[in-house]
Amino acid sequence: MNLLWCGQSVSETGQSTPRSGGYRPPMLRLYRAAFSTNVERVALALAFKGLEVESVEISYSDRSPVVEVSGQGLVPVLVDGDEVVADSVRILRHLEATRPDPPLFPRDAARRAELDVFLAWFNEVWKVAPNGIEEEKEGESPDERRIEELAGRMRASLDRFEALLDGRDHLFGDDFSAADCAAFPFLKYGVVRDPADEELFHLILEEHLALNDRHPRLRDWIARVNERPRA
Ligand SMILES: N[C@@H](CCC(=O)N[C@@H](CS)C(=O)NCC(=O)O)C(=O)O
Repeated sequence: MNLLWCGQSVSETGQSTPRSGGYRPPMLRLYRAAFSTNVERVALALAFKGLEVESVEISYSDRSPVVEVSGQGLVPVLVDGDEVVADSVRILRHLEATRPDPPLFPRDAARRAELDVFLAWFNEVWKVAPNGIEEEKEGESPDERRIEELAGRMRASLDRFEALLDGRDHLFGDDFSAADCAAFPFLKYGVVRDPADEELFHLILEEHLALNDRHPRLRDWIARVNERPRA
């Protein structure tokens, strides 16, 4: 795996200058790993909200810094003052609750519920296919029929994303939202992959999400979101 080992070292990029009256906003610290899709969700959200973080970059071969701080080994983990938040979507919700402007979630309750449904569908339904393929490929005797069935589901999902972008710039409307943060780090592999990123899961995304000429809006959206800053 291509992961940087930075152990517990922390690069200081956060707010360090005391504001008038000695007030310093709480420092955000993000535990991250190179090429992590779930970390990129949070990195997009932090930059969108204009927030800076200290980064602790871990290696998957030694997750002790993350385990120590959060009691579990997956990234991202955000430390916000006294609060430790694990799980990318929970972090997006935490950022929205504590720093609502600019918004990543609709203020209107019905639209917000629709976005919640999208996030649940993406994580709990859409991701089943690439996760299943990865599981097969990592097993001793991959079931090629199951792989092809799951790959077909991934390819078919591209039409749904294309339709979500009909007449609007982002998955949930004209504005960038948590839907874009959540989906982009996965869907981008249909167009772009850092050559240094050779994670099996990402190669699976690249292979089965490759865009064709039926998906011009999705291609434009990937290019558009890819230009956004990340924390
Ligand atoms: N549900 C979690 C999943 C986190 C997760 O799976 N993170 C991956 C990186 S994208 C990880 O830490 N993987 C370590 C491993 O699988 O060894 C979230 O959305 O943050």
